[in-house]
Amino acid sequence: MNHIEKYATLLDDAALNAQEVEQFDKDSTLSLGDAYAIQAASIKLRLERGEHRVGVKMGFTSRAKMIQMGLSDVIWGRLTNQMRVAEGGAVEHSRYVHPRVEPEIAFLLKKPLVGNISNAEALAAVEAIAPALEIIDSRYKDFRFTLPEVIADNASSSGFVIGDWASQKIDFSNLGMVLSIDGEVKQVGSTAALLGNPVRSLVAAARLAADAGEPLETGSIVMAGGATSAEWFFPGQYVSVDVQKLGRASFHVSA
Ligand code: OOG
Ligand code: MG
Repeated sequence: MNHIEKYATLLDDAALNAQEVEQFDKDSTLSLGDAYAIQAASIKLRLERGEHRVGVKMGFTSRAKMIQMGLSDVIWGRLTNQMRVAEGGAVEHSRYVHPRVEPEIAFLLKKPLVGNISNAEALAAVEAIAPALEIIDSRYKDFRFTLPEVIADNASSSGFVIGDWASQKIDFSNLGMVLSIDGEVKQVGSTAALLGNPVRSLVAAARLAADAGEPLETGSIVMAGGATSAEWFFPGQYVSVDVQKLGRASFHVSA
């Protein structure tokens, strides 16, 4: 087994068993290419178990997230059907190591988006937009990692909830977002926090996915990234995001 497969298996096992692992590249010696190769190999293990790809997630697209995690490069990860939680559904806390939640918006594509595209081309490919929550769960001890490590760990992806799809005709460039836990406001932000306009997150997703040889297809979901810092959540809680004009995405937390 080479080191790509070794780390892919380590991280996949950690996710499957909700078991944290030690950081293995504290000095950032892995190239970003190798880090993405580990991510791809770990996703392959999921696909071999019958999961299928449904889209991509973007990470570190807001300053709040960059500051919270101390990293400033935009990253991406792969989403599978198994990670999706039904709107208003239950999230089992014990299935994760130390999960956090972020307020996001999601895009649904009606056309493929490949390579270097303009904002206008990206917009023209959007079928619908929705309020969304991302559940991130770093597999690393203490939720601490270097850039290659978080990339290898599929950008901490572990779950996502998408509210009702809304018309792509709504101007989503600057919509207020409120993340609440048990009705208490925890984070307030705007979609404008995402690279100045979330459409740029979609443009970046199209480029990065195509560079990896896995261009965004019709029907793909793209999670644009957390607009604020992430929040911890715990069993018994109700987590929601309200996005101006788009509505709500939410989940309940069970043990
Ligand atoms: C990495 C994932 C970042 C986002 O929306 O910025 C991310 C992490 O913070 O664990 O999902
Ligand atoms: Mg996120």
